[in-house]
Amino acid sequence: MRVFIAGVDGYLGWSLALYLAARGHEISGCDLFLRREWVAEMGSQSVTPIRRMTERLETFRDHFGTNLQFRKGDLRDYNFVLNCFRSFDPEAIVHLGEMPSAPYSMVDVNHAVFTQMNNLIGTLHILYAMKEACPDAHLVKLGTMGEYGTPNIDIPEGFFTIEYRERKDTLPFPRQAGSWYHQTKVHDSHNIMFACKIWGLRSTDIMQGVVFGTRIDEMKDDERLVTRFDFDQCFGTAVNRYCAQAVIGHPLTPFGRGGQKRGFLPLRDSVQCLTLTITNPPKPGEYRVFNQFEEIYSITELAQKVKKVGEELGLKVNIRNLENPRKEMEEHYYNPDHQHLPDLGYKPTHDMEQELRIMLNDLMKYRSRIEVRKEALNPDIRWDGTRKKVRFLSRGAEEQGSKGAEEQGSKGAEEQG
Ligand code: USQ
Repeated sequence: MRVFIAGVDGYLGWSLALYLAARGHEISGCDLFLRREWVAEMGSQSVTPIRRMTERLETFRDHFGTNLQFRKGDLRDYNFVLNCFRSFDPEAIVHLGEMPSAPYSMVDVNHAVFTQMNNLIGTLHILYAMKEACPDAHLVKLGTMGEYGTPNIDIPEGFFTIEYRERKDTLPFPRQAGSWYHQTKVHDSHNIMFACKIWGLRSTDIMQGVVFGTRIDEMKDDERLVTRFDFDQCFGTAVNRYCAQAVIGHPLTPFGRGGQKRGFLPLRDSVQCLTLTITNPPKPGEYRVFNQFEEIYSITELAQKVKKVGEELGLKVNIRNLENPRKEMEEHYYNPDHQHLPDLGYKPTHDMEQELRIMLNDLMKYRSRIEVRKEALNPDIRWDGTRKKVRFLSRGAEEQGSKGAEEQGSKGAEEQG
């Protein structure tokens, strides 16, 4: 199939391009390299050294015997998007070209406005350009499990049937996002659902959990094919940050009480799921939602897993809770459905511990690249809009979470070292 990937220089985009090319699909993609700039703005760098796009493209051609047709450009430029689709005539468009970080969107008004404009305008341009240039193509849009928030009931895949005052209907499940970034995904979902309804476009909105891992088999131990791996406070997720911390002997840092739960999925299974989605498109006019994750853990359980695997590999690993810079539930119910992808044939290949072992081994090779940017591990972006380094919680406060830290003030909390 002809697959266009928006955001092809990113963590998922680059990996998906390799995975699809290895299976004979024709790939075109675009990127503006903003992720590289945002991570630099955070005083950080990818642990895995990422090559310039020209070298990535040469290596791609060497390995797969075909070109990745790349265009540098901005999804906020409508003519750019339209030209991409007109010249390539994609059968599927995978939209991974958004600003993906909750903390980055919470820095200040400029970052919040940038995030909303970048994400919403890019998606609207894609929808209009599809209508004009390739109305039969399938839009695979990366949403997030974070759109649903953490309600005290089970979470279906997008829609649920509800009875209210003796009438019944199937409706979108309520969205309760926890950051300006997560809100952009909610707004995108509404816009895409509407475009499918009025123009007969087809789309799969993927509510993806946290993806982790340093590699897929298609990277073939060629360092020029690796994908990025971030660990800073904005672009490193908890699992990435824990692994980077374990490698340099920094304590692992669950925020607050540490009962926040998430669904996780290895990178290699994420690209498998995206490929199954692409090759099994919905009907014209259909808007469908897949919840994409495999295992659910609290961030404390996650830290314990990283500690266990790290110690097996000879690392010294401690866990120390930090004051929570976010406003979120630190203990909650979490039971989302995730049956649609297994119904299409998805089979998980690696469990969390197997993948953590591979990740830690990979990261240990680049220990010095983490050491040199280790300041980037210390969060200071707070959901109340202030910037102040967060502190380790004292043992007593750990049990009570950030509430305990506030009550104890600086007496009970230590400066982060
Ligand atoms: N957290 C810690 N310690 C850390 C970093 C984070 O305890 O050092 C906590 C956060 O407070 C939060 C949880 O870990 O409760 C998850 O945070 P995260 O940064 O790992 O992930 P999140 O902000 O939820 O966002 C990430 C990606 C985002 C994607 C989302 C999927 O950055 O692009 O949409 O995961 S999901 O989480 O399922 O919504």
